[in-house]
Amino acid sequence: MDNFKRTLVTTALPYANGPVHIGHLAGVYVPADIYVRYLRMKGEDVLLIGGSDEHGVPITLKAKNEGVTPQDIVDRYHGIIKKSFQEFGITFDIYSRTTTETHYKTASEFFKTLYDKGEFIEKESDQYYDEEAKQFLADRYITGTCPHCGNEGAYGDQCESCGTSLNATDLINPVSVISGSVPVVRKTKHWYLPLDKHEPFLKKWILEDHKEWKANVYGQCKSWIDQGLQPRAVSRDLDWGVPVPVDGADGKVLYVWFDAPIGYISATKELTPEWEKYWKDKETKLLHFIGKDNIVFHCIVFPSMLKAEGSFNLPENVPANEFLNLEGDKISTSRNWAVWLHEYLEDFKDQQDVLRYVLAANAPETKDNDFTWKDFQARNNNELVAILGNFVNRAIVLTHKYYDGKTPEMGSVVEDFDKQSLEEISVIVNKVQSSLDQYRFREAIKEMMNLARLGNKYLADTEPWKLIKTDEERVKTIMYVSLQITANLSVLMEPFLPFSAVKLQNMINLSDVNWSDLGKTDLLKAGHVINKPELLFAKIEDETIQTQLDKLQATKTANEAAAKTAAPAKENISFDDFTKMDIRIGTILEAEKVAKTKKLLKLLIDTGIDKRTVVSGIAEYYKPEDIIGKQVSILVNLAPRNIKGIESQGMILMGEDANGELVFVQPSKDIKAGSEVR
Ligand code: B3M
Ligand code: ZN
Repeated sequence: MDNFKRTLVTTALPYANGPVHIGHLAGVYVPADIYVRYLRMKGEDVLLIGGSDEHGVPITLKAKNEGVTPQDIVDRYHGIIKKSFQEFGITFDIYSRTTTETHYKTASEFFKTLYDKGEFIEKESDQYYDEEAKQFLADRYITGTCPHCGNEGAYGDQCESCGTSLNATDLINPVSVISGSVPVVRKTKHWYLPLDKHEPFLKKWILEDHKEWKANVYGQCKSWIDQGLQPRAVSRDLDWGVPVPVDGADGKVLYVWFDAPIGYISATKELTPEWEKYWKDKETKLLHFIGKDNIVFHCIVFPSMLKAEGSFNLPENVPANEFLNLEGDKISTSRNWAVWLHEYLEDFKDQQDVLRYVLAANAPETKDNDFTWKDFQARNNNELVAILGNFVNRAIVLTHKYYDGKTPEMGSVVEDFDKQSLEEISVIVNKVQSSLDQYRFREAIKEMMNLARLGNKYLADTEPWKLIKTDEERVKTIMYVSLQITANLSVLMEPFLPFSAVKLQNMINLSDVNWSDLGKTDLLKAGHVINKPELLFAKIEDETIQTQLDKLQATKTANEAAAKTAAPAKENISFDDFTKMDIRIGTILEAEKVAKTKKLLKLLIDTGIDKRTVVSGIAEYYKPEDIIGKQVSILVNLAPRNIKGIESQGMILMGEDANGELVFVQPSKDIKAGSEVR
């Protein structure tokens, strides 16, 4: 074991620009809560820190779209998120937010400390500026054409069509999202954290000293470090965030990923005047629970910040999870492809533990995993109901039937099987404990369930309902053993299924139990009164699951319909602009496929003015032999372009629907080649 005296557990701060869903719960909050509940039951000193991440460009964009302030947005979602976590029994010692005064002060001072120590480099860079809106444009505030794939809706930081990450200045035809105007390039100053300077330290600290980290975490860190680290800007030109606390930094705020992890510190400060003990005392173990997309910030950037500051602990472990998908598709807030926690709570009243169970049993610990409603139903019906619920219920019902609800004493007939079953309790408890100590929550919950399996099988094998007529002494033993398993189970399940654990403890009249009681085979003494049984878990019917599947199907249909609606209208142009285009009716004389391409046809067109070659991307929609002699519209004064080594002189006009299907724009009856279109 290690030498730590206390543990500080942080959980990723979700962005307050939408509610939280099952992916959040599975990846971060359920594992963290299980772990923290376990430590608390062991009597350890532990804090669970959480909060909402309320800065960043997506929040400002959402506010702009809705015509409200960023503060309105974060107020709305912080409330929803906090309530969801509370209702799922995530036992935060504090759930704060990054817009508190304490946070502004803490983040600001942290920056100032590094600044004064000379830990930043100042650099001027080219940045787009919107002259109409009079502000610098964050990458997400610029759209344009992707230089790699030609997608016209690429963002300044990334093209979502081909996945390439971009610099805003790479975009062709950039446009400001704010005013629609063409941005200009201006110089702007920012502060950078020189990660390259911390590289030797990170190499040793992670790659040599923390080989025990999860393979997915260690691997990502290694690949970042191997690629060579670059200085990272820690400020932005934006009016939403913590202002950069130095002279000459008007209109600049701390980059959201600089202030957000400091939010863990601010929240701890808000919680307790002893916060420094949790952050700086070497006997405190710091753990970050996060999802895989946050690994670099928690393993490389934040530790570099902490190291540069000098007085803080570094994380001892970062048990990051991979992603949870939903019915085979990536969970997506913008596509509404998610099971939202607040909606689950409406549809499955008082069934928080079912979701906690399914998400922990199926947690994306080592690879991405899929949540399906069928699996949810199966795990509830075949595991929680048929094994755990069934065992506990039988043990309690039989105790009432045979012994008037009082724990019997061990009978005078005791078989080896009875003894072995009692001994097995400790074995299972040790396995759960060892899995939890290694952040293996799937394994831990499976082992916990094995205790219920043990009990269930024990009753099925010993069949006390048959023996009661012939061997009363053995039945006493069987019921005594069953009740001890039940009592242990009620304690062991507490970190995982806290609501049901309390219910079960009430049923068997057990209170003030903790981790050190586990393994005891006399938790319920002879004569101990057992209350009436209640249902712990209820069967989930096919209709209930179908309702959820229908809901998802409706989302899918809506998304497809939305994708098929017309593209938004373009800006008005003058009549003069229009008349600049010389569009004619032409006739296709020849057509052939362009070699080694899928989409292109080479056409010879009679334009009425001349005969010319045009390359057109229509091969997927028209066969060359079918279009000879057809009349089409052609833009004849488009500057010639070289396409695949062929000079294309003009452009055939096509109608294109939202799915990209192309059709010719043709006259409704034949008309002379060279006729003008206007
Ligand atoms: N808000 C990203 C996320 O929600 C970010 C985490 C901050 S943790 C300090 O995935
Ligand atoms: Zn692209």
